[in-house]
Amino acid sequence: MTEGNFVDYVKVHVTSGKGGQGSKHMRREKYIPKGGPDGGDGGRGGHVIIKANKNLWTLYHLKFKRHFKAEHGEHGSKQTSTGADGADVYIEVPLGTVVRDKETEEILFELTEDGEEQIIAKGGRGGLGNAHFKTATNQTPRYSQPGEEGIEADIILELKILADVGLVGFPNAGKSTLLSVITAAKPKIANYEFTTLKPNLGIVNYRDYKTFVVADIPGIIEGAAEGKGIGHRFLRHIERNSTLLFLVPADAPDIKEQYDILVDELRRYNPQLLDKERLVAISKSDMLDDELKAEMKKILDKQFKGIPYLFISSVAQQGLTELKDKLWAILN
Ligand SMILES: Nc1nc2c(ncn2[C@@H]2O[C@H](COP(=O)(O)OP(=O)(O)OP(=O)(O)O)[C@@H](O)[C@H]2O)c(=O)[nH]1
Ligand SMILES: [Mg+2]
Repeated sequence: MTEGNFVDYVKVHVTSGKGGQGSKHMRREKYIPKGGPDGGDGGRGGHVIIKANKNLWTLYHLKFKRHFKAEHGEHGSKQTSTGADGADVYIEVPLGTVVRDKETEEILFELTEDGEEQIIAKGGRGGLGNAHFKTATNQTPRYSQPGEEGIEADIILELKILADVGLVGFPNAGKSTLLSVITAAKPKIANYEFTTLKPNLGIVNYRDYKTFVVADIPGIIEGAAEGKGIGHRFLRHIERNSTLLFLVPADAPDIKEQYDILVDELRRYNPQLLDKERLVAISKSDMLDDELKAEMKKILDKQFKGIPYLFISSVAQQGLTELKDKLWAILN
């Protein structure tokens, strides 16, 4: 997935179909002089339905198609025949899509299961035909109901990625590089900060066809909660991840301090992020020799007390199997 194709926020306009008009038809046949009312009901207007599809990963397909209009119901007709319902229209979205009202910003619902459907705009009911209105005192009603109007609404679709593992780190920590070596994803990698501006996803193919999904998100810096760097809006993409993998580069002046800053920024965005399982990977550790690593371990064991950490190098392919094993163990 290239960055330009990653769309996680769109506004769409939906209109459901109007119900069909009930018929006022009177039965007229050669040998039945007073046939009476035989007008059928109008059909229901089409619904606009939002449906989750596990094969979609972004809202990109909705970027250029923003109006969804369902068909009107057909009118009723003679011989009490009911008009056909208007065809429903489906808006397909990835799992993890949240639907909001554009005016109030209120969350209407969210879709998390493949195939899950929710009606966002209900089609109008069809009107009743005159056949329903025949009474003892009025044998020939010449009226029927109009169909109910459809509904128009402006809604916001917002995606919260449902990855298993979210990568959290300062810019330049090596997040995208890690994604590129443990998955088939080809994110942009460069030796400057904020190379990644939109999330990237990759699927880790693990022993015996087991898989899990990793999300690489833009770097976080101190003050992200106040909008520093590129802010923290994209942190919503790790809200649904069950595990957070913190990446701190081996050459950081103080590894534990960087970790604490990251944790603090997450807390300021949403304290519930801290309820997730965490693992710390010290990246770029090909820059350390064994002696230095051993010394760092002594210090880190004390500082991290219980918080699991390990040394990895994406470039030298070190510690990656152990990393995948640990992630898998946490995820299961
Ligand atoms: N020596 C060494 N360098 C690495 C390693 N992993 C990444 N790098 C380098 O670190 C720099 C930043 O890597 P990225 O993967 O783009 O870092 P990032 O965390 O995605 O950065 P942002 O997208 O800006 O947040 C690049 O120059 C990489 O080549 C590693 O294991 N060892
Ligand atoms: Mg990156």
